[in-house]
Parts: sequence; structure tokens; C-alpha cells
Amino acid sequence: MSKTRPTLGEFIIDNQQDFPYSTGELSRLIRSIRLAAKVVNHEVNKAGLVDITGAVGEQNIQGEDQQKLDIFANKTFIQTLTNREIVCGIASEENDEYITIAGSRKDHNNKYVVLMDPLDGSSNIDVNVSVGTIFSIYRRVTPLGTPVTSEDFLQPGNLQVAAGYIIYGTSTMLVYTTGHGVNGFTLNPALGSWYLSHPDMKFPDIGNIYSINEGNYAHFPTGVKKYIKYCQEEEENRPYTSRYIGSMVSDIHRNMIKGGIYIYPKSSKHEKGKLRLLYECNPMAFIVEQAGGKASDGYQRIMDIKPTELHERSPIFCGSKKMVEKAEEFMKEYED
Ligand code: P6P
Repeated sequence: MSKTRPTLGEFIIDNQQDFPYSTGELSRLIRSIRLAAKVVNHEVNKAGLVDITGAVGEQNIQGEDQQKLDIFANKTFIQTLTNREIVCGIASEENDEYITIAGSRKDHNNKYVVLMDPLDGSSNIDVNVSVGTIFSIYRRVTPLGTPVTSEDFLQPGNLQVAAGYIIYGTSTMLVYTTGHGVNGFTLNPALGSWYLSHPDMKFPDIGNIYSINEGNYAHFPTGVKKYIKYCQEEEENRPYTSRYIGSMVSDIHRNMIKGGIYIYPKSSKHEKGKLRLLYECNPMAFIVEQAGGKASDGYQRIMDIKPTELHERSPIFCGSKKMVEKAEEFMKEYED
């Protein structure tokens, strides 16, 4: 009789020792993300029926206003986190400013802040390609009992207490870390339960997949161009395979299972890269490192970057350690 896989709830209880200083609030926070993810998953999975349920901005057959899915996802995660009395502030790609949450007692006594991209890669929905939610969790650094400030959000990634993503793909998975490795849970939609399907996920040290939008080749720095040519040479275990979905969560999730590197570099079109440091690069870097991989901006560790703005961007090279190190060698040798 195979050992039954624990549910996410059972896993959190079994691993409560991972949160030694938490009075159960971090566990409740992960649970609230779990709930919001189920609600968003339901909507994402029926997106293809929009013309039956009504296009964005129109009333659908139930007479409800059809919302853009990334706006729906944003509202769902914000409402769920707010209702659970756990966070004192939320920052989102969908909101210019961070949201202050005083709590029902209006005393600003909750101790965590969440930063998120509620639906990354949402342009892929119309073509039925997988998309994801990315989240990053910190303890606040300003005094309890006072409203959060930007200081609570502009923390380096190495201070994250938890990070994760939900991938709405052929199956829906919640993958997260609290600094004690990476575990993946798959949703059984019939039961509404998440089961530990990918325990202790680890990046293969070397892989043969490289993920980058080569359509921007002409705009890349010399080091990136040289690395792409290296990937294509007939040497050792090369040429590598090029796989690029255009959904960061999906590309990194696949590479974590099969081995590979995901690169979104700076270019003449994106002088600091396209991806956001606080709610895309940092959480994915935490997961990648916890899975034994590496994540840098081509020169320095992503999680050591001191943020200065809520929506600042960063180049990112992340994945199998030896592949990232080789790319960094080219960036160093051909620094321009
Ligand atoms: P491009 C999606 O918009 C996203 O933020 C990432 O998920 C994805 O990897 C990247 O941008 C795709 O950007 O410029 O290659 O289309």
C-alpha cells in the first residue's frame, strides 16, 4: 500500500517546527494563499468560455461583470489576505502603491507583508498557455501598532520568510519554500485539496534547456549573445534545447524539474531587464536557491540586491547552478 501523500494542511502541521517563532500566523498565511489560489484557478480554467460567459467589461450570462483575470486574481488575493487578519500590508504588480491593512481592530498589529504578481504571463490566457501567481512574504521591520511604510516592502530578498508560486497549467500546483527546501502540491479539483506531489524539489546541477526570448538577440549585451552561441555549439552535452513559454513561472518550473536556465537580461530595450525585483525575481530566486540552484542578475546574487523602488526591475539569470555560473563567466568576460 503506497504511503498516502499528505495534504498541504497536514504538511504545514507536520512541519510546524519550521516556523519556530511563528504563533501559527505564517501557517495561516500560507493557508489563505491556498484558498485564494483555488478561487483563481476556477476562473482561469474557464477563461476559454469567455464568449459564453461574456467578454471582459460585459455582463456574463449570470449577469456578473466579467473582469480581466489579472484584476480578478489581484482582488481575490487581496481580499483573502485582508480577511484573514494576518498581513499589515500588500504590494502588487497591479497596484501603483502598497496597500496598508490596519486589521479589524484598526491597530496595525499584524506582522507580515506580502508582495505579489497576482497573474504573471496573463497575456498567455487567450492562447491557453499556463500562467502563474508569484508571492513573497516578509516580517515587517517597522514597529507593530504603526501603519506599514515603504521600508517594510523594500527589503532585500535574503530576508524573505517564505515565497512561492501557483502554476495554472495542465494541473494546478502550489510550490513554496519557508527556507527549508521546496515542496510542490498538486490540486485535486474534484476534492479541492492540495496533495504533496513533488516533495523536496531539487534543480539538477546541470541541464540542457535554455530559456530566453531570442527575438531580442540584437538588443542583448555581448555576454548574453556569447552565452547563447555557447548553448548552440556541438560540444559536450550541447547544443542545448531552447524552450521559452513566455511565462516565467512555467519556464522556471519546467527547468527546476528537468534542469535548465531561465534568462531575462538587460537589453537596449529594457535597460534593467523586464522582470520586477520584489515580486518576480526575489521570490523565484528564493525558490531556485532553496532547490539547490542559483539566481543572479548576471553579476550579483538577486537576493542581495537592496531595493530602492517598489516596482523596480532587475535582469535575472536563474536555474541549474553550473549553467548560471557559465553564463556569469560570459557576462564577466564580455562586460559592456
Ligand atoms: P517577453 C510575462 O509577461 C513575463 O513577465 C514573464 O512571465 C515572461 O517570462 C516574460 O514576461 C516574457 O516577456 O518580453 O519575452 O514576452
